[in-house]
Amino acid sequence: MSQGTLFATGHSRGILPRALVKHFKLDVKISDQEDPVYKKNFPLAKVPAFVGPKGFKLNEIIAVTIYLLNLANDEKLLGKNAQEYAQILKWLSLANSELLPSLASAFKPLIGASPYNKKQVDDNTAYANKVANIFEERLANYTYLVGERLSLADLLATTSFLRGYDHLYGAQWRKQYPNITRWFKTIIKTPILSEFIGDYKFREKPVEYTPPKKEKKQQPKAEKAEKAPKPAAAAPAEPAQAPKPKHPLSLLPPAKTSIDEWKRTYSNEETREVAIPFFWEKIYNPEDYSLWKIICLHQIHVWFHGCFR
Ligand SMILES: N[C@@H](CCC(=O)N[C@@H](CS)C(=O)NCC(=O)O)C(=O)O
Repeated sequence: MSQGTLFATGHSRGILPRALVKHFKLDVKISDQEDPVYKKNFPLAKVPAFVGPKGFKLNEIIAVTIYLLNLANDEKLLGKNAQEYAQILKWLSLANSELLPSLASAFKPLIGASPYNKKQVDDNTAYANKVANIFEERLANYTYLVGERLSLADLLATTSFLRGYDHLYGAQWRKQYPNITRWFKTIIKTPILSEFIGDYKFREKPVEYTPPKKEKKQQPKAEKAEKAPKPAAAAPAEPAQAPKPKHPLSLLPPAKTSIDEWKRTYSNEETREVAIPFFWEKIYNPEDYSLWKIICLHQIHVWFHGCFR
């Protein structure tokens, strides 16, 4: 009998649960947030989540990964005794509740996934580094976070640090945190994670904030034609070209926000957490765009386009 269904996508919290299912060859189906079973059971719409036989359901990454290890009958990754187990829980919580959220609040504005606010970026970068100091200190004297061998804490914390390396941790940061970096390189090569993040390319510099380009004001075409240099007096007179007919929408002023920016955010970022708030806060304004809801058979598509301004 199937052991259940895991709902985990490409988010950072999706990596480890999927890696555990794969590594331990669990009989667990992998699905995503579009699955009706997920929609029915998880009102917070967060991943990872898990549904097992007889109505068993679970969410929150720490609970889900511990449960997957139980399904795999693997006790090695959960420590040798109660103290080690408690230490593992401590590092899991520190990485998941302190490190990852502050990293996300620091890098998302830099990549345009949430509104930019310098103070927010600086404060969260500083806080993430403060949390990183605790890891750095431990890893200065030990290879792993708990005891002398790999545990769930190393695996999950590595996937949390991944977002830092993806966006913030350039060569300079890696020099300041040599022990975390040495440990990160070790853990991504372990059999459980290597297929998912083993071939990692480190970045040279942290990502820099680039303010969105202002769209060029559209000149009505007829106006451009007027400004074109006049032909030299001596040149033979050419028949005057009839101005191209104006497109009715070219009479409207350019939109203040860019639909392309929204499309990029929607494609690259977490939908509910980042893209949807970004749409309402930064993109949509009723003077420029109208929003259309088209109901087609059983699906609902929300469709909007500058054409309908
Ligand atoms: N407290 C939850 C947080 C889960 C969470 O925030 N997951 C993110 C992905 S890393 C998510 O599902 N965001 C909503 C979305 O992308 O739709 C946990 O620790 O598992």
